[in-house]
Amino acid sequence: TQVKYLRDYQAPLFLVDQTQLHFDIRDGETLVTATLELARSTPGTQEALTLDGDDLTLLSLVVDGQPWTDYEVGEGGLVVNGLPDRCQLTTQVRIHPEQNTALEGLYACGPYLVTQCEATGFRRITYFPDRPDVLSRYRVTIEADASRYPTLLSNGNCIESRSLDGGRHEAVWEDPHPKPCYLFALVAGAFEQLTGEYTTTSGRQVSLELYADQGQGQRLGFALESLIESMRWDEIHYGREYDLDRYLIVAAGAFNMGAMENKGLNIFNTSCLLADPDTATDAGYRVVRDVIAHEYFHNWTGNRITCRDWFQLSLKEGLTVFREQQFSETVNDPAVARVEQVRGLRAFQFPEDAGPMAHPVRPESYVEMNNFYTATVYEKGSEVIRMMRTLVGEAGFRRGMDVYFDRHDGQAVTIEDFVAAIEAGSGADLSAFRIWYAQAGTPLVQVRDQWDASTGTYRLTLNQQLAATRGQPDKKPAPIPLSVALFDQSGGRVSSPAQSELRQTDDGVIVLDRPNAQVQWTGLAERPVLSVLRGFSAPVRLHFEQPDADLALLMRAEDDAFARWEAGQRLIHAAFADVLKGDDARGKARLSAFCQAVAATDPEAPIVGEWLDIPSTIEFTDGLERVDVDAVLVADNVVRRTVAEGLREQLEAWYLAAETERPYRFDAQQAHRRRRRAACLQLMAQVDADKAVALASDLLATADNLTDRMAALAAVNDLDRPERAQLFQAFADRWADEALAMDKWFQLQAVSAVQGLPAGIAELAQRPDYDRGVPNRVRALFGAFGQRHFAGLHRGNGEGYRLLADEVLTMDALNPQVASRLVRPLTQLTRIEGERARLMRTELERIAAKQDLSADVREIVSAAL
Ligand code: HT7
Ligand code: ZN
Repeated sequence: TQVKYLRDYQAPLFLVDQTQLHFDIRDGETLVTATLELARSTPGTQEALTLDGDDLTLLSLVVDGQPWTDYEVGEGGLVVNGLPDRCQLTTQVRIHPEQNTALEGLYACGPYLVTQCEATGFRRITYFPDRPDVLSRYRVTIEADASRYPTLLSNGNCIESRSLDGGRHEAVWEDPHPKPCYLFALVAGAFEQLTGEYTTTSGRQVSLELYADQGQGQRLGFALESLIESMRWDEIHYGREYDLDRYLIVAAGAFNMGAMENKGLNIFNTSCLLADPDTATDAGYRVVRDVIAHEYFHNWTGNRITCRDWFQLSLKEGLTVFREQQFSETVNDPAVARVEQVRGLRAFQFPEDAGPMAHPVRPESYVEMNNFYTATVYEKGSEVIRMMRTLVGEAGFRRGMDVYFDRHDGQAVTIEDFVAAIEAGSGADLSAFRIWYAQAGTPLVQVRDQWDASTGTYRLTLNQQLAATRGQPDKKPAPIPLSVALFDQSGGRVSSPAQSELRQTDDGVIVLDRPNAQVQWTGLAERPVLSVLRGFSAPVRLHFEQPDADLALLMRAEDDAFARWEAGQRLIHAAFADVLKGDDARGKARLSAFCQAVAATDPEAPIVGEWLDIPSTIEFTDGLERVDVDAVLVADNVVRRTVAEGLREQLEAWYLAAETERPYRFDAQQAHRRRRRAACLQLMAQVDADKAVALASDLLATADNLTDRMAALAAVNDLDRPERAQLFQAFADRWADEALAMDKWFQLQAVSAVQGLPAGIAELAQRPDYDRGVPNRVRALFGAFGQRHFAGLHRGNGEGYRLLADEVLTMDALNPQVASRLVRPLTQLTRIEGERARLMRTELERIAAKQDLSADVREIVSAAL
């Protein structure tokens, strides 16, 4: 296995001005002819041309019309010697999309052919310099059977299509924008289509075309609306317009990730594109809207301006997630949006940053690039940009973005170029800030406070620390923006200014840029209540011992909705920690403060649904240095039951009052109500199982949407009663033919205390509808089991680890990208106490011992061992 290092970057020796591709799609094989217009970047030099290639059979090689013999085909590529400074090189290769189970390159997805080229899938299609800094103009001809593949799509504009002999036809596509090969796409198949229109501010008429399986066309409407909303949003907020006459999106049932931003031809996982009330939950609708926006925003942040090399992935991904989050904050309730972002970060990125695969937002090395499409590169990358915006101010940030677009349009650039553009536009100095891109790990911010009644002085002592990570033993302090506010004892804002040696921005943000510092307020009439890390102003862990009453006051009085929610979380987490160390009484007192504050809130407020959704076991374990699984499970249970007891009186009333109007609509008000209903039912199952079962049965029978049906199943999911099996069976009988609805069903079963144990999971994997060719199904069962079923995975006898490892091994031979994501829960072994850690290691060693294990899985497993 070969490790690639950022420090080894070298500019390409050859550029490709033009690329012509000809696809001859046949039964069982495809012939790809590629003609590259090559130019040496330094004329007069002699180096050989190296083209990447993987799993290709070379049929011919021609240079300027003459057969060329001075070349070698080796592991991973084609080396061509003796080429002139400029020439036209043509290769023909044979590939077998129907046998491609890795779903990278050109592959069969049911009856269609589709491509996935990012990061390095293009080399499975043809010989090419498969790196993002080689930009080329593409002209693509696709030839195929006309009845089997009536629709032939690629990037850009269709400039010609015609019938050929023998029932075949062809289409010619030309993309006027130079692009890296990872943005190339091709689709061939028979689809149902939904079209729309969009006119840009400057008057370009854009045809919007969405394609899905036959019979699925009516599920494309929400995606089309979302696309139009996103296009308008980018014009209003960033002044960015679309730049082609057509925008195509195709739904693929077998897809390794969520979606792909190929220029002018996005390809989406069906789960991120199709939405109707029976197959998408409210959360699913939100995913569709967010992913549509994300892929659309890539047109400027990713496509027009792309990455110089894959170490710069966060240049496009962190920035595009940030833009997607801003969009989501304008179209959803902003408070709920921010709470969800932070929950996601804590559930996935924080553990990653604390585990063996911890890496900086800009990694310094990798073996398999696919392993670095991570929560760190995406979500922490977005947080880093958010902090930059906080530091330079909103207007400065926007000017910086304008500089970025002006300076770098049409280029492949680095994160350094991005930061320099923000500096140029805002006038700020971000030299110290850059460390956020280079250091792995989650900083810990400790706050201690002191009240001096005699002088009316409130003083904070702040401290930051960052633990060593692999390859980074010594860490430096980073500038951490801390948004703070003081409240008086009746909940009003205290307006006196903070005094500190630290820099402060205009909007009450203190920048902690050193290991230790002090902040104080003077002349106060009474002890204030501090709120810190408002809006989650930095991706850090916070340690601050605060009285229960203060947190309860913030739950009531904070006007920053995130901080308000967070005050409740801090009570619950502190209670969990108390119970974990045996102090149940203290924990219960905190939970009682929490319940009282929740009960005193208007149940129609969206935050109530968020509070009632008690942290998962995995969220509870975040930040624990050592995890004693059995103790964690006991404490988790105590917290859940205590909250349910404490709110017993409210639960049923709130459940009944949250009934939504019919028919189902995906809108904020209905969605909040359904969320509250689901949470109430879930808690009710803890303390009054009979009532919960009765309500759930009724809900399942009468609901007109998947969100409520899932709420019903989730409520009975952990109850070992015959009704549980009956309700799950009833759902499966009705929705057996709906893959997306059944994925949700598999997901719930995977986390069930009854069915989601190793024997039950193995039974589900035997079902005829468990299909390893469809990553959604594998993720629904084993992804959910590994990532979200803490008690199931960590069975004391190790059978959960064994089951997961078996599936990793099976999937590795078929689809290494999926396998290398499934294996990750096993790598958290260093935090797990006792015999379990040894059992986890045994499974990792068994995986590592597999002959021809993929580089994808090997990289992850080796980091853990
Ligand atoms: N840029 C894309 C990342 C990606 C991907 C997508 C689908 C299948 C395989 C993939 N490998 C990398 C998705 C995005 O961030 O928008
Ligand atoms: Zn992206």
